[in-house]
Amino acid sequence: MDTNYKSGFITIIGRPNVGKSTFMNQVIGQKIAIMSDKPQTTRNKIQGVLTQNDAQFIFIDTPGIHKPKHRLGDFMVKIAENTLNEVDVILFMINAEEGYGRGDQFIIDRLERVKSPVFLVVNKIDKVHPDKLLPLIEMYNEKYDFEEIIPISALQGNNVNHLLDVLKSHLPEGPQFYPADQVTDHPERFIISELIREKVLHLTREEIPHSIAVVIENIEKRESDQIYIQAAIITERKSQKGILIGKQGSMLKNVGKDARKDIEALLGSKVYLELWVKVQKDWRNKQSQLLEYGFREDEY
Ligand SMILES: Nc1nc2c(ncn2[C@@H]2O[C@H](COP(=O)(O)OP(=O)(O)OP(=O)(O)O)[C@@H](O)[C@H]2O)c(=O)[nH]1
Ligand SMILES: [Mg+2]
Repeated sequence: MDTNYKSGFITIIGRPNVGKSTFMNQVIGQKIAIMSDKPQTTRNKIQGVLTQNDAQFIFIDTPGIHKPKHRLGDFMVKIAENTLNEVDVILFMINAEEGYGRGDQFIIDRLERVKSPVFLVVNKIDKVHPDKLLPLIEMYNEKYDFEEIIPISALQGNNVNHLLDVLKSHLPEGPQFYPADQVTDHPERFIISELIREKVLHLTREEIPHSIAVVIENIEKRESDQIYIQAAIITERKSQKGILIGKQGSMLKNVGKDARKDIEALLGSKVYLELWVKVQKDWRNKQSQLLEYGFREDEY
């Protein structure tokens, strides 16, 4: 191995919906973290590994930092904040369309205590007039001593390579932690459940997207190499169950159809997906349910 090989852990933190997962998928070149226009899409920390000839970047996508309203929210914020002390570099991502708010101040207060260099990543520049960027950058500049401020569009890829170059120069010398073909620390089972949850996020509104969890109950290879997957969508109330099933099962059918496409792309084989809906009252506030659905700090 090259003696000057560089590697390190880079957390991506920020308020919900600023584009953290979109950025991670963009740099990895593969969808490993689900994305949606609903806030609080990501619920766990998810590593995305980018391996180059001379460096390995291990990005950590985190849940958006928000004011928690239940135990699941507490878990999400805690897991995001904890990454601040576990990494070599911190990316604080904001949405260029939004001004400086209380949520940003809350994050900056936490950044005051960290030792690693912090970069401000101003995302969604494709959505704003360049004239608007400068005042925004000046505003943030006054609030914290950022290592550097880098505007990007995670969706379109603008300036993302420049950001990678800058990051590389801040990575310490170190080993290649993961094999070159490994892109994430999570098992396929996790990504499959997330892809199903993403389709529910896309197809439902209001409280439904936030109130569901997806549990994979069975995965098996059947004859002719088809993969058979059974999964339960957990929801909090009977009324939500009705909406998730839809008229003559139409909603569940659409979720299944969209999820199957993504899962087939992930696994590279034909998939048969069977979904059903279960009610688990107030699960987001129950520690035992949270643990059962994989929200545990030591999980990955
Ligand atoms: N126009 C534009 N939209 C973007 C960009 N990056 C992300 N988005 C959109 O912003 C929305 C939120 O993206 P996510 O990647 O899910 O955001 P997140 O920060 O991971 O959100 P949480 O997981 O909820 O904290 C999605 O609809 C994305 O398509 C960008 O650079 N430009
Ligand atoms: Mg996310």
